[in-house]
Amino acid sequence: MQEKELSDNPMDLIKNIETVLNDTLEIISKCFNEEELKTVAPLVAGKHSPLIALRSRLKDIEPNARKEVGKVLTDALEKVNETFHAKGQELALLSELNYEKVDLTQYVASLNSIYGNGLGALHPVTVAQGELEDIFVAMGFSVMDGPEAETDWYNFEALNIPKDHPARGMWDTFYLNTAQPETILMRAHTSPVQVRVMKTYEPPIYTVMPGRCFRRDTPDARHLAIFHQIEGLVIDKDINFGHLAGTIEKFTSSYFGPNIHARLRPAYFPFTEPSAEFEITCTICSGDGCRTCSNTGWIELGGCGMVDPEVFKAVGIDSEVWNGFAFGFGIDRLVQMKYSLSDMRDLTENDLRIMLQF
Ligand code: FA5
Repeated sequence: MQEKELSDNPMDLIKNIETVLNDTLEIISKCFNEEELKTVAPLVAGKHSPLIALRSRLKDIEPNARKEVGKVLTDALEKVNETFHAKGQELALLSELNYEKVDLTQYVASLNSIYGNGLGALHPVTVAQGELEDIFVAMGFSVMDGPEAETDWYNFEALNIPKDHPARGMWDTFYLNTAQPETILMRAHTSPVQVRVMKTYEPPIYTVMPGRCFRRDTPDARHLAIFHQIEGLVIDKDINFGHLAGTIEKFTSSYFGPNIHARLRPAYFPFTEPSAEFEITCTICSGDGCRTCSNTGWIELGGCGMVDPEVFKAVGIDSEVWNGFAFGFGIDRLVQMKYSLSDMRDLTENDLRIMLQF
């Protein structure tokens, strides 16, 4: 900044103050980091500040005008001071943000150098969910969903599992500590969504309901605490077990291909009667028996059955007119078997050596 020629004329001095003020503000505004701002600090205060230097000229102007010019100078000094401090705060915030900034392009570049292709992709369970939805939509089903935090009524009671029913032990459940009068829990299966659908829509109903489920299961080779199911529900007239078996046969062969070896075994669920479990030959050991299938040679993929009249009663559907079937399959289990993963936990650990194979 150049030294200005000073004069004893008050108007000239005021003009001079304004010019120096504007120059100083411009210099402050051009600082891009705290270091640069530090180097311009002498402009704001101290004997090298050109504005403070102008103070010595006050004594050379006539006393009547001195007060007015003095005020212009004081205001200019205040303005510089304020601008300097505001700029300091702005640059401090910027440097904090820069410090916390994560450069994802560098991360992707380093993945590229290690794995060849660091581009993101959908998780295999998400892909499987999409594929299953497509299969069912092609069969004439709609796709619906429901809340992950549920009431006890939807997760259990409406499904013919009253409090203290021993079958509650089949679903080791996470309960939420809320101030609600109703018991709220993380749904242990997707079956509460079929209750919501039946309460909301008039039959006939052909729908699937995929989503996350939560259980206090210790993770092991074929269990996770957070996993995915796809629920199916058909309500119409004159539906029989053959329709259920045919539907399961169709969707499993569409998902796995025609060579899958499968069986239905009698089972118990409080909300279906009769009930069955659907199993396929373990794809890890081809049925010989291994750690994943607990040496049985079979892996259970899901449960199913004809909707129990008690459930129809809970949702207000006339079981004299309508009947139907329901099923619930583990999507993570389907993926595990399709890709012969000996341990389901591989799906959650995000190990890129595994994920990049999908
Ligand atoms: C049920 O959850 C029933 N709601 C299924 C059903 C629906 C029956 C409609 C009848 C009518 P189950 O607890 O067996 O059933 O679970 C069904 C499937 O979910 C299992 O076969 C398995 O594939 C998957 N699954 C269950 N628990 C886990 C877990 N902890 N981790 C991963 N997958 C699981």
